[in-house]
Amino acid sequence: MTGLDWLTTYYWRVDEVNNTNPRSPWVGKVWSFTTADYGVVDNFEAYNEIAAGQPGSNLVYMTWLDGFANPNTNGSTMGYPTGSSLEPARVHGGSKAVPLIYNNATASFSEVERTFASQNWTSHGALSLSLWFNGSPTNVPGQLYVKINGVKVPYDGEAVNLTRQQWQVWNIPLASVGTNLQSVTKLAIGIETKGATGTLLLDDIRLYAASRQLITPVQPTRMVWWRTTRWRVTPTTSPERTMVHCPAVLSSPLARLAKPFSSTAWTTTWIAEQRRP
Ligand SMILES: [Ca+2]
Repeated sequence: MTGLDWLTTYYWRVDEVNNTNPRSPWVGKVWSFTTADYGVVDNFEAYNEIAAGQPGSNLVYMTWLDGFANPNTNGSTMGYPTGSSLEPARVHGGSKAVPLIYNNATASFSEVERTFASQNWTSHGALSLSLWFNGSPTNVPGQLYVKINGVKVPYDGEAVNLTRQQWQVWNIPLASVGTNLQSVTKLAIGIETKGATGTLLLDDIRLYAASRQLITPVQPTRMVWWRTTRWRVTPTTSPERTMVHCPAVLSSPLARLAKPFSSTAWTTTWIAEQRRP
C-alpha cells in the first residue's frame, strides 16, 4: 500500500462476498492501524566500516562528502578519522550516530553534503525537517546550518547549544525553505564562523508530519477496505459457515502491505481500496 500519510489512523474491514449466495456479503469487523508520524531521511544505521571497494561497503563519508581532502577550504570531517568512523555509544536512536568534526581555523566553513536520487519532501504530509545533535563542552561554537538543495537555513537556537553534551533537536519548518521540496536532491549540514572548532554528533534526521504533541484520538476519517476478488471453497464447506480470518500479514509493518497478498488457506487475492467517506 502506498500513498499513506504519516500520523494518520486508517480503518479497514474484510467483507466476504459470494455473488451466488443471496446472503452475501458477510460483513467483517473494522480494524485499524496508525501510521508513524515521521519518515527517515538518515539515521546512520545503515553505514558500516567495510573498506571502500569491498562487497557491502557503505562508509558514511562516502555518502556524506566532507572536506577531509581539502581542509583549507572545507574544515569538515564526517566520521572519526581513526578506528570506527561511527559513534556506537552516544546515540539518539538505534546503535549508531556520526561525528561531524569541524575546524574553521583556516577554512571559513565546515560542511558535509549528501545527495539523493530526488526525494519528494512534500509527500505524506511532511511539515518539518528535524535534526538531532549532541555537542561537547570543549567545542568552540559557530553558526550551525543546513542547506536543502543549496538553500541555507541557519540554526535558530543559541550557538552555545553546540557546547552542550546532550541530544538536542532542531526543527526546521519546511514551508519557510525557498526551494522545490518536491525534488530534494541535496542536503548539507555545516558550521560557519571563523575559528569554530569541535565535534557534533548527528543522528535521526527525519521528516515530520506534525509535532508529536498533536497526537489525539481520532474518529474514522479514511477507510481502507479489503475485498476478495476470487476465492475457492471446497465442496464440503459452505462459505456462510466459514469465517474469513485476518491473514497475519495485516499486522505486519506497512511496508509489507505494498502489494496484494494471498491467503493460502482460501486461495484468495485481496485488494486494498482506500475510500474517503
Ligand atoms: Ca542512529
